[in-house]
Amino acid sequence: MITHYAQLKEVVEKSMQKVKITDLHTHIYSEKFDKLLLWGIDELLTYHYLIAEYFRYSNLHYNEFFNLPKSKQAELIWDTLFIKNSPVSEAQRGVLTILNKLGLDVKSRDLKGYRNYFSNLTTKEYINKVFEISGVKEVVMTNDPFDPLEKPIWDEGGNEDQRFKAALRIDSIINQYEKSYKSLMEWGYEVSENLNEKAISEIKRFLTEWVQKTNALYMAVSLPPSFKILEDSNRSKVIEKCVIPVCRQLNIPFAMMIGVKKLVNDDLGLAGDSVGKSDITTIEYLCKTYPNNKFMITMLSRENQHELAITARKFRNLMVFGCWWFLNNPSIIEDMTRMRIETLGLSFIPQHSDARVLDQLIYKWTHSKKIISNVLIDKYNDILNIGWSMTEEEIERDIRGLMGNNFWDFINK
Ligand code: FIX
Ligand code: ZN
Repeated sequence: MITHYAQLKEVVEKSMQKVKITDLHTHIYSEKFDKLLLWGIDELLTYHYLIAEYFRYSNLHYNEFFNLPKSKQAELIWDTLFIKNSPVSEAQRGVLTILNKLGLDVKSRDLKGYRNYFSNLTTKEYINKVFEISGVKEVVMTNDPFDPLEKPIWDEGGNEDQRFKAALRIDSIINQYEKSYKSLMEWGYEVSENLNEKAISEIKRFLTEWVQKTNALYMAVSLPPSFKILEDSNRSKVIEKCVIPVCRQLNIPFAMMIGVKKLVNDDLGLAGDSVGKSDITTIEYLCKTYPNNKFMITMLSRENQHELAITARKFRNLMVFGCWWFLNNPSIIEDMTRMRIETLGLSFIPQHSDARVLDQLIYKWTHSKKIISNVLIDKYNDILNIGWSMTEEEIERDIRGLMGNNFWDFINK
């Protein structure tokens, strides 16, 4: 039995080190998806988080930068964020963590040498290496049938690598139906601009067919801070009349990622999105009105986190997940994880990586595992100090839950 701190710390850190992680939301792809799978130092350096940070120092015109070849963009970012300034931001530190974990010498600051390392690896070798180093067992992709690069791959058979699971991403139908309905028509669905009964049933057929085609574990969408259901909009109709009934029928969760202000600075492209506080009453309405549906929710504003955790106390069909995007910083991850454990015990999913570049699994999980471990040690120690005791297996069980089983139990509920 574990009864004191030193033992506790050792067991928690060992358990976190060996747990096999399910990363429930990423933007990475298996090898079959070819150019959609990004990896290597130049992709790491041109990650949109680092592009935003680069422009903090640069007077270069946005287009001048974006018209450069990726290797030149990477060199500008390396020189500005790593050489001319110390790389202390979370995304900057992440690049160093990856290089270090790969066994490369970050002291050398030798970008040419790093490039040489990656040029000697095949995609297959590198996927295996990254999964091994990061401790990730499987990832869930973001699969968008409206992506012209992705759809043909699914039409020709799709994913074969079981480490990569699918999630059906339906922003185009939910947020831009007035545009996306034309693609649905081209693909043989009898929809129309007007969301009439026929269109509703054809959208449901499309969603059902694509969940089955991709074997999607859940449907997902990113939503603005202004997201409401009780309004007369295409968005609310598609969600209530199509998405929720199909998710119920297939017994899969609907994942809503809420609080993105798209393209606040559109000159920055992907890096131009920002954040806004959202209205929690919409989540209360959906969880209450659809008790037999499962909702996975992450919110982008720090100000929404406490009320989201409280809402999860009210609705067992709500699974809170991740420290998303602008929240994926050590100080905020620690604050959110402490608050969530104090509010929800172990009944939540503390993190996902949102990795856009394969290598990022290494840094995002190395950094988060340390923080989650430290919070758990504190919380377990609080109960040890009252005379509670635990076995190593109980701690391993709890950590397996947080790092994967809570997700799978919710999927299979
Ligand atoms: O909507 C999303 O899935 C967001 O995570 C992305 O749009 C965002 O660019 C991102 O990668 C954040 O980490
Ligand atoms: Zn994402």
